[in-house]
Amino acid sequence: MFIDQASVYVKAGDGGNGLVAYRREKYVPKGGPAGGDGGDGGNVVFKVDEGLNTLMDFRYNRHFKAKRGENGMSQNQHGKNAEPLVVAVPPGTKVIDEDTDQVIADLTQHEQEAVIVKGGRGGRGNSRFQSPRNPAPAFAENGEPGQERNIVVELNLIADVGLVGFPSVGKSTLLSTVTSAKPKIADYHFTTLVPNLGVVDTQDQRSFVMADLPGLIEGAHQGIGLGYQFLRHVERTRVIVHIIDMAAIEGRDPYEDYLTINKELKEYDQKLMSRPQLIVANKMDMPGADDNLKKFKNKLDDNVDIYPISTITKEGVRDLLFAIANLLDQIPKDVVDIEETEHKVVYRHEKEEAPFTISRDTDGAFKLSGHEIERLFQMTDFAREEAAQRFSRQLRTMGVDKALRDKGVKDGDTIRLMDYEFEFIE
Ligand SMILES: Nc1nc2c(ncn2[C@@H]2O[C@H](COP(=O)(O)OP(=O)(O)OP(=O)(O)O)[C@@H](O)[C@H]2O)c(=O)[nH]1
Ligand SMILES: [Mg+2]
Repeated sequence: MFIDQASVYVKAGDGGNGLVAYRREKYVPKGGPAGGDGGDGGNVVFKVDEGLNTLMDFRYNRHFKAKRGENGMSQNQHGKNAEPLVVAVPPGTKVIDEDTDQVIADLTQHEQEAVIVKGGRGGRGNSRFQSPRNPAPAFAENGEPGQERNIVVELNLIADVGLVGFPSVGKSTLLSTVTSAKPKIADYHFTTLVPNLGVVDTQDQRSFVMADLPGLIEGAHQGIGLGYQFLRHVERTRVIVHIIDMAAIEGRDPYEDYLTINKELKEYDQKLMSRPQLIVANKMDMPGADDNLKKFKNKLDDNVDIYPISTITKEGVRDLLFAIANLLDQIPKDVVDIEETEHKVVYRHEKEEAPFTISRDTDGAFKLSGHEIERLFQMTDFAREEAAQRFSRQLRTMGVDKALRDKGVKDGDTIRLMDYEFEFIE
C-alpha cells in the first residue's frame, strides 16, 4: 500500500509542574522553599529515514503525542525532561499546517530532522519565586502546555528519473528489467496504480533511482485518469524519461502521444518543461515500429535524444541507461530542490499575536482570549491562593484590567477565559 498524503494530529508533551515544598532541617523550624522545577515536555520530531518510501506509518496512526515532563521534586530537584517523540518519515516528506497552509518543514536529506511541535516548558518550583518580600512562596507554576497542531503530511518521492507516458507503453516493464523492483505488468490500462521505485546500477558502477509512475492520459492535469495525483512526484525528478509505444499497438499516433503527454506536463507545471527529457521509443521488436520511428523523427523538431529499445529483447536498454547516467552526471544533485526550499527545514516566523483580546459573548460576558493570556492561565495553580493573586497581578501588568474598563466592564460582571468564569471585582 502506497500512501502519499495523510492528515495527522500532533501534540507535544506538557511541561511538568513545579513543586511547592520546604526545606526540613533539624533545628530550623521554618526552612526556606525547596520545590524543584518541572521538566520540559517532549517535542514531536520528524526524522528522515532513507529506507522508507511511503507514508505507511501514518495509515493507522494519525495521532502522535510526546510525553510530558516530570513534575518538580523536593530538595529543589528538577523533574526529568521528556524524550522527544521521533517519527520516521521517507525523504521527500513535506509537513503543512492544516489551518494556515504554511509549510512547516520540507525534509529531503537522510537523517534530517524537524521539530513539528514544541514541548511545553516545565513549571518553576516555589524556590524560584523566593524574594526578600516573599521568603517562603506558597505557590509554584504549572507546566506549560505542549504545542498541538493538525498537519498534512505529504510525500514527494525523490527519484533521479521519472518514467512518464501513456498507459501500457511499457514503463513498468522497463523498471522491472533494469531494477530489482517487481511492478505489476499487464496489457490493460492503469495497471500501475501508485508509483514504484527501483535502483538502477549501470554496468560502469553508476547508480540512480528510477520512479515508474501511473500512466497519463489527455486531461490528466484536470484530474482525468489516475496520473494527476502522482504528477507531483515528477516535480522532483532530475530527468524525465518519456516512453512512447513506437509499435502503436493501440492505434494511436506515437507523435501525437508525445505532444499530448508534454502538454499535460506543461499544464501541470510549466517548470517541468525545462527539466531534461529523453525519449524512449519502446516496443521496437514489433512489426511496423521501425517505420513509425522514421516518421516520428521526421515530425520531431525538438532537440531531444531518442533511444529505440525493446524491453522484451533488451535491445538498446544498456545504452539508454548510460545516456541517463551521463545526463544525471551533468545535473547537480540538488538543483531541483534548491528551487523550492534550499534543502532547509523552514520555520516561518509565527505571526505576532496580541497578548490578549477581549470580545463579548451573547450573554454579555466579557471573553478573554489570546495565546499569552491562556498560557499564563494554564500555568497557574488556582488551588493556591498566592498563585491566584499572582495571576491577577500579571493581568493588571498586561493591561487587561484597563482594557476591560475601557470596554465598560462593571463590578460583578462575568469574565470568561477558556473554560472558566470569574467575576470582575473593582
Ligand atoms: N512487444 C513488446 N511488448 C512490450 C514491451 N514493453 C512492454 N510490453 C508490453 O506492454 C504491456 C504493458 O506494459 P506495462 O509495463 O504494464 O505498461 P505500463 O506503461 O507500465 O502501463 P500502465 O501501468 O498501465 O501505465 C505489457 O503487456 C507488456 O508485456 C516491448 O518492448 N515489446
Ligand atoms: Mg505500469
